[in-house]
Amino acid sequence: MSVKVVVGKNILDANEKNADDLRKVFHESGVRVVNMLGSPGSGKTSILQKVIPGLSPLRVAVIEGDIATTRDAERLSSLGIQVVQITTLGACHLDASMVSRAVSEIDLSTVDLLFIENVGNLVCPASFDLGEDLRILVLSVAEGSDKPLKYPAAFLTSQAVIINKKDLIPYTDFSLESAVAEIRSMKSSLEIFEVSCRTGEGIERLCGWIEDWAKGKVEVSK
Ligand SMILES: Nc1nc2c(ncn2[C@@H]2O[C@H](COP(=O)(O)OP(=O)(O)OP(=O)(O)O)[C@@H](O)[C@H]2O)c(=O)[nH]1
Ligand SMILES: [Mg+2]
Repeated sequence: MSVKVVVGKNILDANEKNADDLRKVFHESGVRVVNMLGSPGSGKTSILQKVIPGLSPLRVAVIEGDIATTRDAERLSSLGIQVVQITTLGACHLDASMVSRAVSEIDLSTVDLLFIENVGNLVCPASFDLGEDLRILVLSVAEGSDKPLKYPAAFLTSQAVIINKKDLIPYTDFSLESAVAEIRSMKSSLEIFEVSCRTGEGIERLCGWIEDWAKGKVEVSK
């Protein structure tokens, strides 16, 4: 039992060192980095498809993490931006060494803002720092409003939460009020955005906030 704990700690320590090295590279290149995580199908790629065109003054690139296929990378490359795919071949999260290899494929001097879409998973990605400046968690209403307290690490290590698929609320038992209250009770500084990629509701406010953050006009508390 103790051996397992030590091994796990070593993996996280090694990742932390790689993440710190990455963070230095990003800062020296003047690139702001967002790690997006959330359950499979919560809408991470859909949000990027909606938000990136609204960030037009900024030069955006994306690193796409998936267990298999290049489907999400193909969806995003139609936006005419640099997209690099990481195929984890089964691993349930990205780690900093994978991101490091992907970053070597990107000309950072041509990028202001880098999104990293993590593997769809509400558990493992929370433990792996990717050298990001901002972590955004996507929660879709179809997942249920009880999820924040059930998956605390994902929420507590993020600085913003996007509640997506608001258009589906009438067809679910999702309570926006209780989800927001639960998130606030866990970490009051979390910025919360309610959006629908289907109707476009909330996307403009989200774009404005990300742009302001990327330009250093908005501070987030870790
Ligand atoms: N009704 C509705 N459907 C949505 C919305 N956002 C995304 N979807 C749909 O939800 C499904 C999953 O969306 P994706 O963007 O692929 O989700 P994802 O989080 O990137 O999924 P993975 O990368 O597989 O983890 C797709 O069929 C989208 O069209 C929304 O706001 N409303
Ligand atoms: Mg996706």
